[in-house]
Amino acid sequence: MGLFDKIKHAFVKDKEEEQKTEEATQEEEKVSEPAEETTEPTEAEETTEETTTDAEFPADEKPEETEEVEEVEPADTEKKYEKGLAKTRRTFKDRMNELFANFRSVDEDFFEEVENTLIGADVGFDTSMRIADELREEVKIQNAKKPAAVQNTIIEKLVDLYEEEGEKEVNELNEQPNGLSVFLFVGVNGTGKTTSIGKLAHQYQQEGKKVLLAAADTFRAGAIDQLVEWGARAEVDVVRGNAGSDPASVVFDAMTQAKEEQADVLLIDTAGRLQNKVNLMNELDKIKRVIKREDPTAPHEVLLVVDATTGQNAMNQAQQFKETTDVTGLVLTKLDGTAKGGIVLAIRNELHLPVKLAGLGERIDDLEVFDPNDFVVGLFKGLLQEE
Ligand SMILES: Nc1nc2c(ncn2[C@@H]2O[C@H](COP(=O)(O)OP(=O)(O)OP(=O)(O)O)[C@@H](O)[C@H]2O)c(=O)[nH]1
Ligand SMILES: [Mg+2]
Repeated sequence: MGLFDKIKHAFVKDKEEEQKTEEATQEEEKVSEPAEETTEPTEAEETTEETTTDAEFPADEKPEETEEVEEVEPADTEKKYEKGLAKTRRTFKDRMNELFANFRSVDEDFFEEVENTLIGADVGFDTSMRIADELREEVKIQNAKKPAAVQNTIIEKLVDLYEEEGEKEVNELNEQPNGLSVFLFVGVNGTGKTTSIGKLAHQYQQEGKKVLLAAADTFRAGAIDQLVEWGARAEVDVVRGNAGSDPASVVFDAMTQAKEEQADVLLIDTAGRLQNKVNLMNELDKIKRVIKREDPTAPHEVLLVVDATTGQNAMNQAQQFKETTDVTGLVLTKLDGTAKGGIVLAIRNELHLPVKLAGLGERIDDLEVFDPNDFVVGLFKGLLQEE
């Protein structure tokens, strides 16, 4: 099933759920009358247990306990994404409503409005232009003039482009099944490097892996302490030097210790000053050389951490880092509560970098492996219109 079809499917399911909830409420109001199923059974029926109320489900017919347990994990993650995306969704919706509030006819002014709307929704400049161009063509061919049809076509184009650009994208972390995985975290100040390392360390530790952290941000004494604190929280060891010491020597020590202790994962924190861009890049190069000398296959990931709330700024940082160092993937932090989640589309379509991890809060378990399709389904399903 294509991504857009998935969204349509989710949209139809939501509509049915809405209808059922409405019916259930009506049934509750008319207590004496027996419950009556009015909706046609469809392929969406598999979700019945989510939507039916206790009134429709006599205690003895409730789904087995084990089935409910299986549901817990994905539902939690889904809920986090749902919540994290709420503002982005609202922004998209508001902008779409604005666009169609002034809708008179599908003319050149309207296409320009579409471009502006999409740029404003952070999906990226090139993407916005492309979508508007494709819409021009589509409208010509299909003669689609009704607002609902035009809106659905915009969403379809966005999703199709996103899907097409992601064909060869690998979103899983490059973990080494038999040996040490070395992940280097880079990014400007305050984006969430140290926090993301702490969260990921916790996840691996919980999986029973032997994890080691390296405090290679020696520029700030506070930075070392912060990583040490996260190490304590995640119950993993931290290799550190003194403030002001050579970050590459800390990394050397960490590589040595990781090998001695046969660690599974080494996560390296680095400094994020951008005012010394050249120094910073030199430092990263030196760190990488030290890693490679100890293990020619490493680092297995160079993860650029960007703050989703900064929108276009995050895009610019990613562009700069991509030009000077071989970034293998992104960690997109602070997706909780930002309205700028649309940059996920711009990141893929314009930077061609995979988002590998998503930060959805400040707590230790608020980091998720990024599922780009779930993200896009969650973002757009509420925007489709009944035609
Ligand atoms: N809401 C939210 N806050 C986050 C997330 N990730 C990080 N933060 C917060 O962002 C702030 C900066 O995070 P750090 O991990 O210190 O960032 P850093 O990149 O290590 O910063 P420097 O060490 O200064 O380079 C902290 O207050 C974190 O709690 C996230 O996913 N969601
Ligand atoms: Mg830090």
